[in-house]
Amino acid sequence: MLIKKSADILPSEITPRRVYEGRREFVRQLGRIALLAGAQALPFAAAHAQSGQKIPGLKKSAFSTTEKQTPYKDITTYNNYYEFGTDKADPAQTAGKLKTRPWTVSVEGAVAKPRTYGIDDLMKLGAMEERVYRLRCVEGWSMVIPWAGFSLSDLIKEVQPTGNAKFVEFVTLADPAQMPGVRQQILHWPYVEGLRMDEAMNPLTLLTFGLYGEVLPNQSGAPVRVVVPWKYGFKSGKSLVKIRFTEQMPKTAWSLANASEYGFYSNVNPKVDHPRWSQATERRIGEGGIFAQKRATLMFNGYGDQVAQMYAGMDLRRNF
Ligand SMILES: Nc1nc2c(c(=O)[nH]1)N[C@H]1C(S)=C(S)[C@@H](COP(=O)(O)O)O[C@H]1N2
Ligand SMILES: [Mo]
Repeated sequence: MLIKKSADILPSEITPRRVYEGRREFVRQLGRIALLAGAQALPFAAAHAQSGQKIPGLKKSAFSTTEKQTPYKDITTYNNYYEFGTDKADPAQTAGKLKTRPWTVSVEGAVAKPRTYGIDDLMKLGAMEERVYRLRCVEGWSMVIPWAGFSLSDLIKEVQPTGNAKFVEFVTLADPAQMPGVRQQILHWPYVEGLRMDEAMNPLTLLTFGLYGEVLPNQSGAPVRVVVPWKYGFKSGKSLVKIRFTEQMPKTAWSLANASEYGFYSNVNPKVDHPRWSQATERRIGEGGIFAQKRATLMFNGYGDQVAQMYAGMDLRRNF
C-alpha cells in the first residue's frame, strides 16, 4: 500500500510513548472524576477525553460474526491512518492531539435536504448497534472488530438523495496543524473514498462512532468513520468531515495515487491478486504474530450473501 516511505517525519513530532501513556492515564483519571461529578460539570473532559466514554444503549446486531474478536490493544495500536504517519504504531502515538469536539459533518451534493450535522446530533440519528465485522486490509492482514454505529442508509434517507445521486463521496479531515502526515506528500490530501449508491445504501455499510462499546479512539477514526466490511480496509475512511452525493464516480485518494493497483470497487476477492502480491490468504492480527498460520481470504470477505447480487453480471477482474 505504501508508495513512499516517510522516514522524514521529525522525531520531535512523535510523542514519546511514556508521555503518551502518561496523558492517557491522566485522561482516564479525568474520566473517572467526570463520572463522579457528572459529565457536564467538566467541560474539559467533554472536549478532550471522548475516547473511552461508553456508548449507551447498544443493541446486538444480526450482522455480527461470532468469531473471536481481536483484542482492543491490537485494534488500537496496529493502524493505518497515514495522516498520522505511515508506520502501524504511528497513529496511536500521534493522534492523541486530534480535537474531535466540536466537529461537524456536512452532507451535501445531490440531495433534497443538505445539512451540516454536529457530531452529537449525528450520533442520535440512527439506532446504535454493536456490529462485529471482519476487516481485511489490502496488505494481507485482518481483524475482527466490534464496532458501534448504525447503517449509513439511516442518514441517507434523512437527506433524501435526488435522481442525480449515483455515488457517495467521503471526505476526511486533512489538517496539517493536527496531523503530521498531512504535512508530507504521502497521498493526495484530503483522503477521499467513495461508494456506488447501492453500496452506500446496503445495510452492512456502517456509520461508525465506537468500538468495544466505547467512543472511537482517535487512531481508529474518531469521531466518525465509515466501515464497509466486504471491501478492503482502505475504503473505510476515518474522521469524516463531508459526505457528498455525486453523479460522477468520485476520484479516491488511492486510485489517484496508483490507479493500476487500487480500483474504485476494491471488493475483497481472493481470486484477483494485487499486482504485487497474492490476495488468497490473510494473517489475523493478534494470532501468534507473523508465524501464525494464514487463513484463506473469503470472497467479499465472507459477506457474499448480503452483497454479491449488487455485482451480478460485472467482471470483477476488470472492476477491481
Ligand atoms: N482518513 C484515512 N482513513 C483510512 C486510512 C487512512 O490512511 N486515512 N487507512 C485505511 C486503511 S488502509 C485501513 S486498512 C483502515 C484501517 O482501519 P483501522 O486502523 O481502524 O484498523 O482504515 C482506512 N481508513
Ligand atoms: Mo488497508
